[in-house]
Amino acid sequence: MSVIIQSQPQYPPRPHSVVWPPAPIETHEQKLRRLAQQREAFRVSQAIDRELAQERALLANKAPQFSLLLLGQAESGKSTTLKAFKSHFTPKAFASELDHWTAVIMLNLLRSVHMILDAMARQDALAFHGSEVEPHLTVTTYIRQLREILLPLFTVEDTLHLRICPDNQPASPTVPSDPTPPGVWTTHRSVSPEVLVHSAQYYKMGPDSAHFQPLTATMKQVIKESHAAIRKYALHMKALWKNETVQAILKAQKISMRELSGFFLDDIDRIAAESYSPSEDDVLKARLKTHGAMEHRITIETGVGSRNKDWLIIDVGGARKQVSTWAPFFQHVTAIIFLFPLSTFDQQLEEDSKVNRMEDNMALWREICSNTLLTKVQFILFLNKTDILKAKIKSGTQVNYHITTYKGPNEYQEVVKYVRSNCLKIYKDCSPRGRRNPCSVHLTSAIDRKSMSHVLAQVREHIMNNQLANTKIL
Ligand SMILES: Nc1nc2c(ncn2[C@@H]2O[C@H](COP(=O)(O)OP(=O)(O)OP(=O)(O)O)[C@@H](O)[C@H]2O)c(=O)[nH]1
Ligand SMILES: [Mg+2]
Repeated sequence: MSVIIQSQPQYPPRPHSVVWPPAPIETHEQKLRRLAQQREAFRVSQAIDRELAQERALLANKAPQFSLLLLGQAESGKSTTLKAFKSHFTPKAFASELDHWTAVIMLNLLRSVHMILDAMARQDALAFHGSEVEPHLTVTTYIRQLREILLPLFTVEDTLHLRICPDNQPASPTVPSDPTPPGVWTTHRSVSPEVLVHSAQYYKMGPDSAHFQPLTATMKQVIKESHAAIRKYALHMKALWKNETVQAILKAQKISMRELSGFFLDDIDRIAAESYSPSEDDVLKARLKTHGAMEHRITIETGVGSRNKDWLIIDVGGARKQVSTWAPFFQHVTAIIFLFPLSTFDQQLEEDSKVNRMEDNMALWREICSNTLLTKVQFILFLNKTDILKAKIKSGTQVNYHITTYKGPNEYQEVVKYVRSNCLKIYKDCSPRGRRNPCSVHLTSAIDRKSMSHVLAQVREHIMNNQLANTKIL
């Protein structure tokens, strides 16, 4: 079983100094009162100290032997690695968590439909504003009809969005800069923002949480109604996705839906089926952005003796402005897994469109490598999203067009070699003095359970052996 604990334990405020200076002129009664107050404050302070010591001892007894911090850019695959970890080491707990992801998967699907409709609206606006649009890239009447039919799904999307993360507002209406011209349709608002999950918020719904709450009746009802809507519109969603003109327009706008997070458009039939409940693979693919830090206590279920079963895994949000929330964990972790997504070479940061995402990854890696708080921590590097890198290279995307320092051939193995050697060079050059642990590197596709099982078993062995070796040296 795994349990989530609060990031920062909250203790009652402590009295400050227990010694008050005497008032300048003090009567005998005042002096007695002051001394009595001092004794009482001292007693309270000691009681709190004892309580804290007991709590610390209790936590130390229960403290997991190993703690693992997952780091990396937004969408690098940290939460997916956590899920893969659970799927491999705590399969029973993970299996009972699957149904809680139904709403997220449905929301991911509806968001993709919304994105396609937005792309069609942009294309239509191009034509209206006088740009020359080739006939095979012109939005057809059939696509417009599909859009009219699918409109009610926006409401379903909003409802799911607000239910999964009540702090998130639904996408605000887009106010067109000029009145929408007759005959040109818009989706009336921009595509919905990503769904955020705040620390211990969504997971409170999961059975692995200390605050486990089964799905509420309201949530069950929302899921039921959303599923009914998805069933009702499944054929139309499929028709939109499979439409040749839609595909051509998406390609012209350089939108590759299959490479986006939370892609379920190829699974509409399966998701719309009456008996649908998410598979483990669906859950690994589901996208829910993390905000803040979440600590997961995991008790490994199978395949090992009674020792070394308790692990603490910390998953953090990877958006740039969240990087400052990582530091409090640095001093207490056994190892970090840094997720480096190989697929980002042709992407820009969401927060700053001038910055290439792969270069930002390198900068982040450099920062982490040179952090002196992490001198004794074991470093594990996952070069992740290998499947997307392969697909991009296969489709002809030129790596050296985006990463100008790369001079090798446009081949998967060569690109991996380049990134790997750069990362290891940074590790070597930037490590603080006194770092002895080498950095181990794994090529991963975090959504591929089979290959991840193999990698995670190796990682676990590696961490335990290293920890043992470090203890002996000490
Ligand atoms: N194809 C593919 N998709 C992946 C891989 N790793 C993760 N994903 C998907 O990428 C999306 C983002 O992954 P997350 O694990 O949510 O990323 P994160 O690092 O936790 O992101 P933040 O919470 O925003 O910091 C999810 O939809 C995953 O299913 C991979 O190796 N290959
Ligand atoms: Mg995450």
